[in-house]
Amino acid sequence: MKKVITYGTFDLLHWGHISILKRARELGDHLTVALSTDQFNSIKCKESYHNYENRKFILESIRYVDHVIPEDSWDQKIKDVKNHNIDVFVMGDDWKGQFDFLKDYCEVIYLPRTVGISTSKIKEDLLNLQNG
Ligand code: C2G
Repeated sequence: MKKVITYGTFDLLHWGHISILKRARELGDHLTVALSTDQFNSIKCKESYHNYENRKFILESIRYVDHVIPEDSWDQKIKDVKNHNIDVFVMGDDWKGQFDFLKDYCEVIYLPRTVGISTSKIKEDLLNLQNG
């Protein structure tokens, strides 16, 4: 079984998130998502609208996602790849090159980001709507 892993916050889930999850899943037979905890989000200087439990609940309902684990540090990726027998590590290409150290342990693939949508764009657009 070819196992794939990807990491992220996945807040205010949108079609860009679904697209990378779908493409990541299609690279193997099983997709694990390491979901940033609320504590790790503050380390990433990110404030998510949905808390970890609810973001996990949402992700687990997606047909492309087989397993969700917590991401609570920058340094857990090698351990995760080993412990979960991961064959392929996938991230959007805004991270291109950042995780090449994993090439000693698994395939590393950066997929093109979906243009035109992001959690911050959703927040900005809603704010502009409110302000008229
Ligand atoms: N993404 C995408 N297209 C978008 C928005 C996001 O392909 N329009 C991808 C990102 O490239 C990332 C994934 O969706 O691979 C999750 O995005 P975020 O939740 O913003 O994750 P991020 O904050 O980048 O966290 O250790 C890695 C970090 O946890 C990644």
